[in-house]
Amino acid sequence: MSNQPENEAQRALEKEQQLSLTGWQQEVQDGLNYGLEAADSIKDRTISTFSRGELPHYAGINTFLKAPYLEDVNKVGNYDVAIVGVPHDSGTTYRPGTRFGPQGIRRISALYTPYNFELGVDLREQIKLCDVGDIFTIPGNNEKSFDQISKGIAHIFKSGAFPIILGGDHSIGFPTVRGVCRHLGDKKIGIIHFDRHVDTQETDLDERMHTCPWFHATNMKNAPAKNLVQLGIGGWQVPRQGVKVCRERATNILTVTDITEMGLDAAADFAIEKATDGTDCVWISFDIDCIDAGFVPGTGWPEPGGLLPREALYLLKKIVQNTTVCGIEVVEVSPPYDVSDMTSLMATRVICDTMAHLVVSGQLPRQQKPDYIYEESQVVDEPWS
Ligand SMILES: [Mn+2]
Repeated sequence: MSNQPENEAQRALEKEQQLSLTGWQQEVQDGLNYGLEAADSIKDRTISTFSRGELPHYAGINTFLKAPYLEDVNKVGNYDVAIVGVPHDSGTTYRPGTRFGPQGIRRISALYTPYNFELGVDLREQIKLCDVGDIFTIPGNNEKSFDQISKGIAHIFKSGAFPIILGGDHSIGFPTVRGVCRHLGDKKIGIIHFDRHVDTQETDLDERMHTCPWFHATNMKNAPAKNLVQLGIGGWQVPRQGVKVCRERATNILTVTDITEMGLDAAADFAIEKATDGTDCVWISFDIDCIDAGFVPGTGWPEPGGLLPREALYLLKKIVQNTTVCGIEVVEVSPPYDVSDMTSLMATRVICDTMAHLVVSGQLPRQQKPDYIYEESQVVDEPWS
């Protein structure tokens, strides 16, 4: 008999012991300093009068995971990770409501602790996280909103903080990637796109809607179409114009059946191989509707037959742990259509898991600014009219 723990649960019990408590202790101390010591009848003297940290989970101001709100975005480079909301749903062609996605995700994120059992990660102890609030989008005007989004994401990306975007409908996939590409110089980005829909047509209803981000993103020289991987595509909502573009540009599509037949490990390996071939980093665009509609009712274009949550989370784990990830967006959460916050909770899970996998794989905390970031801004696209 070896002394190695035999299963995941036993390894998890051991890993927890290795984690520090200094972040937690600091939070308690700050709570007592800023929120007053508790009333005399309270025996647990870590509790303050005014809630100032994680506890209780139902109290407090709703930033993501109750991370500090960074009012001065000039200081975003002091953090490992920046959460940013993009409350834009003017690109929606069926159910609107994703402008409330950032609010919905932040609200249910209050349920989570910063610690994950199986991974043995405590985000409060291991990274510096902030929430920079939302981009000022312009309702009813996609192009002006896109300009705001690209400028905001470029600012965060250039600072060295890892950007995590709370959407918003999927039209934001183009301006987020454009913001990143402005600071890539000659470097290239691979896009791994979880979705039921291809989102590759040039226009929809005469505008660049949420069915169009990858047509425009892969027109930029930093984001080649051959490095676009599309996982979970299928069903009755895939417009034929988009399919034609995928064929012409030779994007890399796997259906849900492809993924389950080849197995999750082989599917993740396929995604990694295609997205990293000749590129310097990977962008993850996670449309919550890639998961079966029964688990995510609060979304713009629900489609039955998608991935199971644990399949999607497993693919995410393999991909994040084995590539150089430069940012992630989670899109199409529409709280007005949600039930019991379950769709927002799935988005929260995707985001927290991503941060934990970045810690496990040594990508966070940032030791230095990643070398794919180019200080000077470049023009990466043609004007659109
Ligand atoms: Mn979709």
